[in-house]
Amino acid sequence: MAKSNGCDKCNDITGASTLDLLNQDLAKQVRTAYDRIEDRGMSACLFGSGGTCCRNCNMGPCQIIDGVESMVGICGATADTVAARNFARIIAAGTASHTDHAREMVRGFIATAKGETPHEIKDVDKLHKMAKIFGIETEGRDKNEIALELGEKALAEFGQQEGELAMVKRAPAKQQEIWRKVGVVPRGIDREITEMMHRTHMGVDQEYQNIMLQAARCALADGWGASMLSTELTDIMFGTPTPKRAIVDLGVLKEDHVNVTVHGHEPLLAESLCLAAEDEEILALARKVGAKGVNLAGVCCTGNEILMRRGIPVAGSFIQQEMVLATGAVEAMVVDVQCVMQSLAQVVKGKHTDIITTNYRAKMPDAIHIQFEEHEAYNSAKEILKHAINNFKKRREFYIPKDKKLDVVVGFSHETINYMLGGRFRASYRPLNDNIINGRIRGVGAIVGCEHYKYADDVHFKIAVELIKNNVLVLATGCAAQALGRRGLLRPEAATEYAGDGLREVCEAVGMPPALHVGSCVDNSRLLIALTEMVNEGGLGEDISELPACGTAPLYMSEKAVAIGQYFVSSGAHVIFQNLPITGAKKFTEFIKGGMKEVYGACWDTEEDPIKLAQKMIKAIDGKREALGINK
Ligand code: XCC
Ligand code: SF4
Repeated sequence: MAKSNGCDKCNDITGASTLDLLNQDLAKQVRTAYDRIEDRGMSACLFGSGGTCCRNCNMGPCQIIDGVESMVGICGATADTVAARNFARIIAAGTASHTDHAREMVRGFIATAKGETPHEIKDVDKLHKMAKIFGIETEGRDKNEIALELGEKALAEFGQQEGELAMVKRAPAKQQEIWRKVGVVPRGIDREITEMMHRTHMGVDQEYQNIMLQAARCALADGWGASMLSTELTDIMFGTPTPKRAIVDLGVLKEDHVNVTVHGHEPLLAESLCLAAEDEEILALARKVGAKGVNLAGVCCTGNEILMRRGIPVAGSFIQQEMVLATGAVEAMVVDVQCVMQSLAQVVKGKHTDIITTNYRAKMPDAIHIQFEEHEAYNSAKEILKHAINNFKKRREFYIPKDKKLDVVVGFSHETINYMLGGRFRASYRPLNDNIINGRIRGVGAIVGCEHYKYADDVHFKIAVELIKNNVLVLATGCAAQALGRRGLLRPEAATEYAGDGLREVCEAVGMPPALHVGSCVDNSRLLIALTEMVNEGGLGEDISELPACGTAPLYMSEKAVAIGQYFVSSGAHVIFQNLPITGAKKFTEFIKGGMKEVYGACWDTEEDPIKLAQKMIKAIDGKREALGINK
C-alpha cells in the first residue's frame, strides 16, 4: 500500500483507524482497491459509465453515441434503448441478489419451524402479524405450526405466476392504486426478474418507458417482496432489533482472542456462529491454544445483521474489508455471499489468516471451503470455529489500531422507532408526525447503501451532518450506516453536537441519536414500512410521495443499491445518487429524472457534491412541506 499510504482518500473515507494501520510496516505491502485503481492507469470507459455500451448480442459490442446517426447499434438500437436496457438489467441483478438471499432465509425459517436448526421462533408477535397478512389462521395454533405455514406460503411467492405478492397490500392504499393503474404490481418474485432479463434481450422491448415499467415491477418485487420477506422472517427467527450499545471499527479486534470476522449477507451462518462461539467445547479449545475466547466481529451487512440483533461489534464495512485482514490479527474471515472482494485471498497471502467460503454458490480461488449445512448448522459453525482456533498459534506480526473503536447505539427497527417516539403506552408514529408538522423535525432523510473508492471525502458523513444540522432526522442502513458510526453520528451525544435546535430537542428528550441505524441492505424494507406508517398516522398526505422524505445511496457500488433506489422511487420517495450510468442517453435521462415523477410521484436525481446533494434533499423535503401547508 506504499503509494496511497497516508493518502487523504483513505483517511477521509475510512477514518483514522485505517490511516493508522496503513502507516504500519506490516500493512505497507497490502494492496487495496485504492492501489488497484491507481495502478490501472486508465479511466473508466465513457460508454460504460454513460450506460450506452451494449453487448446483449454477438453483433456487438456496440458503443452508441446519442444523436449520431451512424453510431446507433448494429441492430438499430438507440442510446435510450440501450441505456434503459442496461439500467433495467442492473435492477434485475440487484433484485436477484436480494431474492436469492431471501429464499435462503425462508428455507432456513422453514427448517427452524420444523425444529431442524439450532434457532427458534423468537418474535411471536411479529409471527402473528405476518400470518394475518398471509391469511393464516393463528387461533389456538402452536407457533411452529403457524411458522411452517407462513414459511411455505412465503416460499411460494418466489415461484408465483399470477396475482399479487401478499405484502403489496401493506403499502398506502393510494400507492397500490397507482401501481395497479400502471400495471406494475409484482406477480411473483422470480417471474419479474426473468421477464426483465427476457425483455432486455436483443430485439424484445425497445421502448425505454415500457422497459422501465418492468424495471419498476421487478424492483417492487424486491422491496415489497424479497427484501421484506427476508427482514420479517429473519426478525421472527432471530428477534426484531431493539436499541443496544455496541462498538464499531478496526479496534474491535482483540489481541488475546481468536478473531473471527463474518462477512457477507445471510445471517443464518452468522447467527449459528454466535451460538457456537459460546459453546463450552469451543471455549475450552480456544483456551488450550492460549486465547481467552472467540471474538466474533462483523463486516458489511452480515455485520449489520448481528450488530442490530446481538450487539456484536463491526470490524469494518465494505471498503475496509481488506484493512480488517491487513491487521494480521484475524484468524479467519468467514464469508458467504455478496460484496466479498476477490482480493481478500491475496491480502492474506503469507499471513496465518484463512478466508473460509461457506456457500456452494460463492467459492473463491485460494480460499478454504467449509460448506455450511443449514440442517447441521451448529456443527458446521463449530467446525469453522475450530479451524480458526487452530490458526491462533500461527499468528505472528499484527497491529490492531488502538483506541480506534467507536461507541454506537443501534437496533432501530421500524417497531423501535415507533416505540421510542410514541412512548411506552402508545407506540405510534403520531409524535414523529406531530414533530414534523410543528417543524421541530423538518423531515426524514435516508442514507443507505455502499461505499466506493471513487470519492475523496467522507460523503456519508458530510451529507448526514448537513441534514442533521437542518433538522432532518437521518435513517441509515448498510455500509452507509457503519460509515456514520465510525464518525460518531450514531451516538445520542451527536444530537447535541451536530443537530439543529428542533431535532436536538426531540433526540435529547428520547435519548436517541440524530442518525438511526435501521439495519442491513435488505432492511431498507423497514424504511418502506416506516414511511407507510407515517402516511397511515395521518396529517402528512395520502401516500409516500407526499411525505417530507428523501433518500440517497451516494456511494453506490452494488447493483442492489439501484434496485433499492428504484423501489423507493416507484413507492413515491425521491432518490438522489451521486451518479448513475444513464448520462449517455438524453431522453432516457430526462425520463428517469423527471418523467417518472408523473407516474409514481417521485423520480431519481444525481448530484456529485455531497453538500449540494444534501441541500437538494432538504429542498425536496421543503417542497413537500410546502405542498402540505406546514412550511411555516
Ligand atoms: Fe455491499 Fe450490504 Fe453495499 Fe455494503 S451496503 S457494499 S451492497 S454490504 Ni448494502
Ligand atoms: Fe449491438 Fe444491438 Fe447487439 Fe446490442 S443488441 S450488441 S446494440 S447489435
